[in-house]
Amino acid sequence: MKPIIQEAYELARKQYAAHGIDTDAVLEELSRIKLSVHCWQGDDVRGFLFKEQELSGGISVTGSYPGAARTPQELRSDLDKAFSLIPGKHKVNLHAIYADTSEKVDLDELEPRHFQAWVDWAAQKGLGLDFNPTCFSHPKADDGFTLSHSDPAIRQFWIDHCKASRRIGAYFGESLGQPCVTNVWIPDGYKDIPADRLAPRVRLKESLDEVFAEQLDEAFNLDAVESKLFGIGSEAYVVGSHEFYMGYGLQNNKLICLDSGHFHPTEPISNKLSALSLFAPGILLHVSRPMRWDSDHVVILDDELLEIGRELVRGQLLGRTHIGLDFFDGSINRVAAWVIGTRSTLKALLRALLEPVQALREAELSGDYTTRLALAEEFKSYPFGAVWDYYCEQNGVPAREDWLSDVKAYEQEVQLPRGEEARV
Ligand code: RNT
Ligand code: ZN
Repeated sequence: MKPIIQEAYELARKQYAAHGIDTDAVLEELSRIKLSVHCWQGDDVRGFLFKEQELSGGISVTGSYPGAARTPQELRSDLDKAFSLIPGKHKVNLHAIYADTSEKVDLDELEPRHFQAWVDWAAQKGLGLDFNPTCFSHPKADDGFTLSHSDPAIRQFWIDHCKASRRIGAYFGESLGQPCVTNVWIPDGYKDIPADRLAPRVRLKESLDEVFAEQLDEAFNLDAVESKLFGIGSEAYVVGSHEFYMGYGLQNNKLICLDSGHFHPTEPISNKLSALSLFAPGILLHVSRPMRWDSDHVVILDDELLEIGRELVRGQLLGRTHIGLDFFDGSINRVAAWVIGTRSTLKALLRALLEPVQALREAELSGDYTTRLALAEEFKSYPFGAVWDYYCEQNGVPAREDWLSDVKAYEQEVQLPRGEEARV
């Protein structure tokens, strides 16, 4: 521990203690929070199963920064580097297209064994795994429909893929001794105004019922469903809308996934958590950063991220909320993107844990909104950075921007020599 970091922490500890905030206990609590780090930032959502396939589903990665991972080994190496710069023990969120296998296998035929190398790696590193069926970037999703497709044969293919995915999730959970969240997101929707909004939703509901028919142990696999407002090519209508999945999730005991980029630009997900928490068995978050649309920019410590942290802490939702990250930026170093987004999310949680919640609540209840505002505002300049730096060093990772030189060296030695040739 650098003396200056230790000293700054001691001073900060006293300042927070004056408000009854125990920084040591806060750091203990922070260390128990696992973030689910999405693998797909590492290679622009390409995966390894269908290398020739373009990214589809109405999502898009922009930028051509060199050094993207081309193989499962490279992706794991990049993740190892990122995790060496992020305090705490976390999870990795895989998509089905990231299977690590030399077999030519289609999505409906995937089995746990195609992910064994991921499980072995996660076990060795003490990481958890989460999972997602990949209902896009595949010829059978070319017309933009999957589980709600009007052709029963295509629908069945995607049902089988989702069933296979849940079994893989359960295998992850059983192997690693912690539940895997298997999250279903589909792109289905119309570019222009539909003649029939109901029929695709009826089909989606029936497909989901079939997908979830097999009972799996919740100690190993937890199902989640993710809604969306619109995508590229589904601007007018998305089958799996928020209301659809709210209804489906509540009726069927599924986790409801809220992605911060999947609502109107002025409709933050932070304001939904308390309401949903009263009715939903649990929540999955896809923490993202929309800019004018669902652009999936790297998460930064902005007002909405801070507000999400506050809602989770103040509503005591950390125990039943699964916090996943979901962004993909191909215009900067991809390892740095993970480090920035994950560290920022942890900082937002730390900030929330270091706020004088009790005093703010009392001010509010007594109608003293002056105190509420003044205290909240003054606390923004309390020395949370000193606590964060201490936490980083305590966990053996670089404090402040010191991690950047590590990534720069890794980029020179490992990422840049990869070149582009093997990517397609
Ligand atoms: C798409 C959804 C979905 C994807 C990933 C790749 O809008 O947010 O979660 O980003 O599954
Ligand atoms: Zn998402």
